[in-house]
Parts: sequence; C-alpha cells; structure tokens
Amino acid sequence: MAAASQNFEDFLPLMAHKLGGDGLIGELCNGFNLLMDTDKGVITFESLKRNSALMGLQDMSDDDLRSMVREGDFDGDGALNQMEFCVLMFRLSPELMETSKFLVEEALDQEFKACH
Ligand SMILES: [Ca+2]
Repeated sequence: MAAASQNFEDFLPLMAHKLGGDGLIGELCNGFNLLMDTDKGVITFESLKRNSALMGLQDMSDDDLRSMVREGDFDGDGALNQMEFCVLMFRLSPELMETSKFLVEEALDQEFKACH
C-alpha cells in the first residue's frame, strides 16, 4: 500500500500538467479555494479549522486537522499549497486514485501516439 501511493505521487505533477486547471485537477481542487487562508494563498491548520464545516469536516478533531496538514505538507513549510492539497485529496480517496491512474495512462498513451 505504501509503495503504491509512493508511485502515484510521482505521477501527480505530470498529471496536473496534462490536465491543467480546467481539467479533473481543477474540479477536484475547488475545495482548496474554500479551505485556504485567503491572505496567504495556502491552507494552514487555522484556515482548515475555520473552514472545515464547508467541506463536511466539522467532526474532525484539532489533531486530525493538524495531521492532515502535516501529512500533505511535502516541502515542510507547515501549510498546504494547491498541489499538496490535491495530492492529499487523491491519497485520501482510493477510488479517485484509480480513476486518475487510468486518465494518466490514457494521457501518456496519447502522448506516445503523437510522437509516432
Ligand atoms: Ca507545504
């Protein structure tokens, strides 16, 4: 399980690039705008706590919210930028992950054909 999600994370930047802001990623990441600290442009523990009810997360404890930020924070700045949030959402949703893998494979396939 750990190995699989590790592989998937490698995909994400490529996929985001392929699908762009108007594609799947854009749809999925709309939640980012709801949860972020509008002054900083990133999701912090505080902004998550303030806005969590909008995402149906009001039952999550402070510890849960904190570990959510910690889990998604790849560059270690203590906040989630849009890409970090998207990756986290994918990791929290195995079903979404499967769909996305398929889309990435399809995109790669098209790329391959375009080169030949
Ligand atoms: Ca970060």
